[in-house]
Order: sequence, then structure tokens, then C-alpha cells
Amino acid sequence: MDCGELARVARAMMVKNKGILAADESTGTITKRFAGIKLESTEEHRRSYREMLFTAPGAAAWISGVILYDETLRQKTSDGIAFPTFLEKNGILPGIKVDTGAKPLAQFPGETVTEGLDGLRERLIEYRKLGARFAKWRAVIDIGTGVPSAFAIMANAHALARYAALCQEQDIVPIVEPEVLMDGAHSLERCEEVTEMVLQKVFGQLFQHRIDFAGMVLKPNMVISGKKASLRATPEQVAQATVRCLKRHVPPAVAGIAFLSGGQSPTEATQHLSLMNSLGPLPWPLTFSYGRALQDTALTAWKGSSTNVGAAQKELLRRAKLNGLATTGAYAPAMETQAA
Ligand code: 5MM
Repeated sequence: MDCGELARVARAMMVKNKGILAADESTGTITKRFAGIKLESTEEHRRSYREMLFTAPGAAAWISGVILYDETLRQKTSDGIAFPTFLEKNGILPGIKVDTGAKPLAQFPGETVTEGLDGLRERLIEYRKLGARFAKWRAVIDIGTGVPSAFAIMANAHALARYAALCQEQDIVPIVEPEVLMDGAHSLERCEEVTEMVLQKVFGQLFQHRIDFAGMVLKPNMVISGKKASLRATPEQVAQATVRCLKRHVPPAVAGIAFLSGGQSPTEATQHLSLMNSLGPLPWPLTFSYGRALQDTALTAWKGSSTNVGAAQKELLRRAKLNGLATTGAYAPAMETQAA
């Protein structure tokens, strides 16, 4: 393990004005996204969609890294260049999702544990050869009646830490993603309580597994009201609660924090990030690692047609730029109506 190299890559992922594009939808998830534009999920459609995203001109001004799915890591541009090679040549770090999904946790109805540790060392060795510089593993914690249990939190925290240790062993920066879902009707306060429990356990496990914090990135949820809550917290309350919660539980040595969007609208996700960055100085850089909040408008503009590639790329670049501005607190909602 080269701690210097890990810290260098982690810092490059977190560089000012940039963030991460989460394009690591598994085949099931991208099939659902394509259904929204009435497009069949063939391997070629998935490839051409990812090509549209990755070849957006000038994306490297706002995007430091892209998280890929196994299939995408092995695919090529129309000119025959492997996606990881193309991205790296254009100043964007390629990453890889390595978990195999959240599966029902036996004896704990309604809860999941993320799988993928079996054979992970060998897969990481191959992914490193294919060009991956960082990896991602997502644990899913739901809030509901009687859940989450302390045991499910611990099982997921333990798996996240084992994954992170294996990544660092192979000189791959782990993105550690413990996602507390925003489905449901819970309050911001309940989300904060659960996020605190989760982060406390995750960092306890990371410490025990001897993780080099300078060579990892945390990808958390924001502290936010559930989507079905009758009284939703304001953007300022979300920003304050999220920063308060992170300051209590995330060691300053961590290279940075890159949020998931988790079902927030693209504008909400950008506004929350910008407000948090205006609460500085903070112990770590705060940026984005959005999937839906970066891609949704681009996917809608693309509609599966090569004639729409330019319009779709414009949408992606627009959201990437607004989020890039949010990394320094320089975003204002009025920018949404200004020309790209
Ligand atoms: C892009 O979606 C990722 C993969 O999801 P599945 O494993 O369910 O196919 C997902 O892990 C994503 O990287 C994060 O959750 C962030 O995405 P959002 O849309 O929440 O910003």
C-alpha cells in the first residue's frame, strides 16, 4: 500500500470546483432509468449513453472523477478507446462500483446488508489493471418503524470497512458510502439521529480496520426530511444539520466528503451543497458525487437518439458547472434561469 499515492488520488478527487459523476448504475437500475425515456436497455444503448456523458466537451473543468459499473469499465468509445483510458487522458479519474448490491439481511425483516466481499481482492487487482483509481461501495439504511436496528448498522459498517481495507491494500481509494435513505415520512431530526449512529459505527469500524483516512472519501446522505414528511426542513436547516452531524463524527484527516443526492431534485441538491460550503471554514472539502441529480436532465434531453447528444451534453455540463460553483458556496438559485 502506497499511502502517498492514495492521498494524492483522494486529493485529486476532491479538488476545488470539481466533483464526481456517479454513473455506476447496475444493469437493473439503468434499465429503470431508460424505461423513463421509453428506451430498451441493450448493451449498446448503455454504452452510447455513457459515451454521451463521458465525452461532454470540457467536463473536466467541473468533474474530477466518474464512477463506472463493471460493464462500462470494459466498454469503449465509438473510436475504440477504452472508457477508463479516455477519461484519464481527458483529466478525469476513473472509478468502479465494486459492491454487488444490498441484499435482505437474514433474521432482520426490512433491512439489508451490502454484499460483494467474496473474491473482492482478485476483482480489485483486475480493476486496477483496467485503470480504476478509486472504488465505491454503498450500504443502504432505511428509516421506519423499528428500523434501523443496531445490528444492521454494525453489519453494514463492518462490510464497508473490510471493503475499504482491501481497496487500500491494492492502492485504490475507497469511497465509503453509508446511505441513510430519504424515503418515508421521517423528520430531519430522526434522519440526524440515524445518520449519527451510522457514522459513529462506520468510523469506529474504519479505525479498527486501520484505514488511512487521508486516502479515503466519505459519500454520505445529507441530513434531510423524508420525501413524504408533511413538514419539510428548509435548505438552511438541511445545510446546518448536515454540517453539524459531520463535524461530530468525521475525523478531519478524511480527504473529503462527496455527497449522494438520494432522490433530491437537481436544484435542491445543488443548493444544499452550496449552503454547506458557505458555512465554512470546514475541516474537509465538501463536494458532490451525484447520480440522478447530475444525469436526470441530460437523460431526458438525450432520449436515446444520437441527434440529441449535443443538447444532452449541454444539460450535463450545466448541472456540473452549477455544482462546481456550489463547492465554493458560489451558487445562487437565480443561476438556474440564466443561460448555460
Ligand atoms: C448511480 O447509482 C448508483 C448505483 O445504484 P445501484 O447499485 O442501485 O444500481 C448509486 O449507488 C449512486 O452512486 C449513489 O447512490 C448516488 O446516486 P444518487 O442518485 O443518489 O445521487
